[in-house]
Amino acid sequence: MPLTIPREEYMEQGHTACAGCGAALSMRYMLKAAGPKTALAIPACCWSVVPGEFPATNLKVPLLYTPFAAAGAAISGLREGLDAQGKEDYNVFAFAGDGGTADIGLQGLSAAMERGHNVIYIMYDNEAYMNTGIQRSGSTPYGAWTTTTPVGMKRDFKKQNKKFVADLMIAQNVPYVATATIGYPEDLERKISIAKSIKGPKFIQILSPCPPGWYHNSADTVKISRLAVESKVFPLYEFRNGKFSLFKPGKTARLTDYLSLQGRFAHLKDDEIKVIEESVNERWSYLLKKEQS
Ligand SMILES: Cc1ncc(C[n+]2csc(CCOP(=O)(O)OP(=O)(O)O)c2C)c(N)n1
Ligand SMILES: [Mg+2]
Repeated sequence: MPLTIPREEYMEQGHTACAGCGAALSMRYMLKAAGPKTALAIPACCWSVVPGEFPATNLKVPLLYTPFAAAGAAISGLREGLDAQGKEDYNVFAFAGDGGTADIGLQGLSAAMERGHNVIYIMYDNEAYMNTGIQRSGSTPYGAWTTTTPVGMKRDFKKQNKKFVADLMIAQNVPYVATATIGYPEDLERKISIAKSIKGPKFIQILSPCPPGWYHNSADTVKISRLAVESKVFPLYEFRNGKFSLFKPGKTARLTDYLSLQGRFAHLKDDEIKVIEESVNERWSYLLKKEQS
C-alpha cells in the first residue's frame, strides 16, 4: 500500500503524554490530515494537559479548552464565529475523550450534530476516565478492571457492555460517521480527509490504547490497536449518506491474543472470556447485517 500519511507535523515535541500513548498518536495523525486551517476544542481529559500551557503548547493550531461537558457547544460556537468572520475554509474539530463523549458530553454532542453545524467531532476512545486515575466510563468494555470496578475478593470488574457512541451517531443519521484506530494510520488519514470534504456534522471514534490504564507494555500500543480490529473487538466501519460499510481485516486474531496483552483483563476466567466472545460475535453479525440491508 502506498504511503498516504502527510509528512507535515502539526504536533511538536515537548508534550506530557505517557510513553506509548495511543491518544497522542491519534492527535498527531488527526492533525496531519486536518492541516493548518484547523480550530480545535478540547474538553477536560488527558489532552487538556498534554499540550502544556499557552504560549508553549506543542500544537501548531489554535485550541480552546472547554468544560468537561461542553465540547459540542464549543465547536458550534467556533463554527459560527469563524463563519461570521468569513473563515468558512477553517475546519472546526472537537478532540474529546470517551468519558467526555459517551457520558457527560453526550447531550452537547448530539445537539451539535442535530443543529447541522459544519464540524468534525473526534472521540479518542481509551475506554476509561484516564486523566483522573482510570475510572470506568460508558465506553469501558465488559470485564475490564478500573479503579471504580476493582478486582478484589468479590472480583467486581465492569459488568456492563461498552456503549458504542458511533452507533448512536448513525441512529441520529449524522452525514459521516466512522470508527478508526491508530494501528491503521492510512485508514485514519483517509477518514479524516473524507470528513473534511463533507459539509455538515461528522463524527469519528478512534480507539486509542492507554498503557497505564490498560496495563500494557508501552511498546505494544500499535500492536494492540491492530489486534482490536483483527479480533473483531473494535470493528472499523463507515457510514456515509445512509450507506454503511464494514472493514473485513485480511488477517484475523483470536480474542485471547487481544486480551492477554492487557493487565486490565488478567483476572478473567474462561467463562467470562466466553461472555465477551459471544458479544463480539453477536455484534459482528449485527454489523454484517447492517451492511447488507
Ligand atoms: C464537571 C467535571 N467533572 C469532573 C471533572 C474531572 N475530570 C477531568 S478530566 C476527567 C476524565 C476524562 O475522561 P475522558 O473523557 O475519558 O478523557 P481521558 O482522561 O481518558 O483522556 C475528569 C473526570 C471535570 N473536569 N469536570
Ligand atoms: Mg478516556
